Amino acid sequence: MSATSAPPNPESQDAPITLYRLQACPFCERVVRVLEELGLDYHSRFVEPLHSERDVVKRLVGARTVPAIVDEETGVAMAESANIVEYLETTYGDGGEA
Ligand SMILES: N[C@@H](CCC(=O)N[C@@H](CS)C(=O)NCC(=O)O)C(=O)O
Repeated sequence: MSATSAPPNPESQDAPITLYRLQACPFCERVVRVLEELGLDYHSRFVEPLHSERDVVKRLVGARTVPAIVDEETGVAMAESANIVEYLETTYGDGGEA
């Protein structure tokens, strides 16, 4: 995790969190906002716009929708923006486990 004083780096190749996303996806932007609020570095991976070609996401989280995240720190991989937001806030927010 980064220090809270530095802005989060969305291009951090060695960050434990990878965010699979699409340009202009409002669900993805919601997750980005929370990552930024929590000051978490993450690695952005923009997926294929064509749903049927998102095998990498399907393999990781069992669904082809984005956003999806993989957190190597905790071994969690998940889709669904509301679940991701809840996970990030619970794990890395005030009073979180990490
Ligand atoms: N309920 C999902 C909706 C996500 C969603 O619809 N994402 C769009 C991109 S903005 C997507 O992946 N669409 C492809 C599809 O639905 O198959 C969430 O909140 O994460």
